Amino acid sequence: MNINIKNKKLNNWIKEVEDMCRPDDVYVCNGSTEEYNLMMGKLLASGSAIPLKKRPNSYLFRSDPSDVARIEDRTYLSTISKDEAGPTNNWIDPVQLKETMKRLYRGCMRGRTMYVIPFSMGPIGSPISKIGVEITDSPYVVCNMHIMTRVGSRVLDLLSNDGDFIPCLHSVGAPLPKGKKDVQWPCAPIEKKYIRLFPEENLIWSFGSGYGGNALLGKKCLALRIASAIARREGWMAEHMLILRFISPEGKQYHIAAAFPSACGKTNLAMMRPSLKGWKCECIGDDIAWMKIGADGRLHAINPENGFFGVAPGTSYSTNPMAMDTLKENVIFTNCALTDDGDVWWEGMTEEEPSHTIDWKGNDWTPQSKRGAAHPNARFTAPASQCPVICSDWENPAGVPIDIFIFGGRRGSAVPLVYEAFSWDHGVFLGATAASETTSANIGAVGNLRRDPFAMKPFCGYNMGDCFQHWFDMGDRLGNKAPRIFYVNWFRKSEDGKFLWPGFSDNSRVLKWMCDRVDGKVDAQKSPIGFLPKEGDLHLEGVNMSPEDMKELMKVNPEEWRAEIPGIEQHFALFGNRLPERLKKQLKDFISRLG
Ligand code: GTP
Ligand code: SPV
Ligand code: MN
Repeated sequence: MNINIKNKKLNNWIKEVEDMCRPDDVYVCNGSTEEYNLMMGKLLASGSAIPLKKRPNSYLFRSDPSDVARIEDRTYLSTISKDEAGPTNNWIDPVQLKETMKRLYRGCMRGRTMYVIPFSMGPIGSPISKIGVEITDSPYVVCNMHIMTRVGSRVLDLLSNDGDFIPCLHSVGAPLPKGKKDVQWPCAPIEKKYIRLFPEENLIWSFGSGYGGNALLGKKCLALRIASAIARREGWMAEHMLILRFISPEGKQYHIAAAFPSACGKTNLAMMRPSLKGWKCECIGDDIAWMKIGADGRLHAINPENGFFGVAPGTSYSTNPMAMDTLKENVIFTNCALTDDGDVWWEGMTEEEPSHTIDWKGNDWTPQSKRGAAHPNARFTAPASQCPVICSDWENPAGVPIDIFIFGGRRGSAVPLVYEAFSWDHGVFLGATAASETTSANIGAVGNLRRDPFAMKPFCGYNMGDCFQHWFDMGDRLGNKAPRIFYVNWFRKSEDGKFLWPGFSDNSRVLKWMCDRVDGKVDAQKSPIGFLPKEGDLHLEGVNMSPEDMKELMKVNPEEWRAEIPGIEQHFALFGNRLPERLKKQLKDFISRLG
């Protein structure tokens, strides 16, 4: 071991993991640039990293074709009783699973180095931050953690002799026999992949995958699954939300937090460049929000992350220029295509497709190819500080006071562009019943409509029924200082299957209407699902849309909504006696409004 660690719990844990996993070597990370370069050097030498001529200090990785996204099917909440995990989480007998996983971990790091990564979610030393230590056998994970979290010796100093941390154990599950050359992307076969959370013990075990949320354990595992369970116990919130500051031409600031499921538009909204003249948008976070009630009685949000792990396909100078500018240097790309001049490329990046690339599987690709050049869940890992519109308060430990909550998702039909909840309780109903078409951010079918309450179905570290109640409790405590709640859908389609709304920078028009509502500047029109903008209140000058399409986009068809009721009833029935009465009342009111 290269560093002398003072913390007793950490020393014991390192020893225990070393005994079980049998690495050749143990290396404790300090978070330095030299260390990053050392790791990347190893990855270059093994052929895993491909340097990009066009982007300084940037590299492309190609994953194993089986290891391209999160694996919700193989993610388990290990609570003592099944009831605590609730109906939306996988649960199997924890004793049995522990045996299975311990067997897998035994000797799994043979031939590899075991890296110990001390990291902080949130600014180091801030009272709102949480310390984790990830043990991994993947230098790719080390490099990504350097960008996505705050890694380093300062975290170890903070831990001192007896400070507490959340242990996050990760292995790619591919021991390397002596003398054998490593593969480009080591991982275990799907049936040996497991993500396992112990929310009652604040413990994380991940085996067999090297990808994103499966392997960068500070993100979905710690900052959402474990943190949401802690937050409920302690009376705060850990949500799958972007955080942005929206600034009016007069300089008034509004802080907005929006929960959309994976690959449904958080990164894009978080760093949007408004098409509305005079308005500005600044990014605070693009995926996760931790929120506490401040001394002023308002809800204050911080972004616990340090970087963006964003969806590459669809990102371009016309859709998300601020992301494109963030990606100029110091970036890790995973599963993008490689151009002949040494740059990355993905579908939607440029108006014209390159005539030839090497696709994400390492094969030749031309526009005639039947398969995509980049994987639909290809990602970039980039430092948040490189975003040109990063907010000056993005690392402020006090956070920013939230004015507006938005829920939303991907719905080809039925759901209009925007509507507002009648009340906090109605807003909780909108969040609890949110449904969205599945995306390639998870391994599994794409395009299936499913209920994804608060965009937290894959990430809630306790019984979702209790999560509903937690939202009511938070609302009760916030009273008239609670954020106003809205629902959006950027993805409604016309009959010929095209998106009706231009989206991206034009989403600023929707945000402005919300701000006008908060300021009491505009009235709204009551509909069975919520308040809709009155004609003329959504500023649409310069939007290239026919009045018919606009009508289609805003349409609320009671028949389509009545058809949602059985699905909502089934969804609610899952929670048995954990379903709050207040949600039952919301459903009853909704049914009667639909008539
Ligand atoms: P995760 O990182 O998985 O949590 O995803 P996310 O919620 O941050 O989604 P992201 O912003 O990366 O968007 C996912 C995909 O949706 C990308 O391909 C975007 O180009 C596309 N997208 C985002 N916003 C819009 C929009 O307003 N309209 C349309 N049509 N597509 C959008
Ligand atoms: C998501 O799937 O919501 C992500 C990407 O943000 S991952 O880190 O892989 O979970
Ligand atoms: Mn996400």
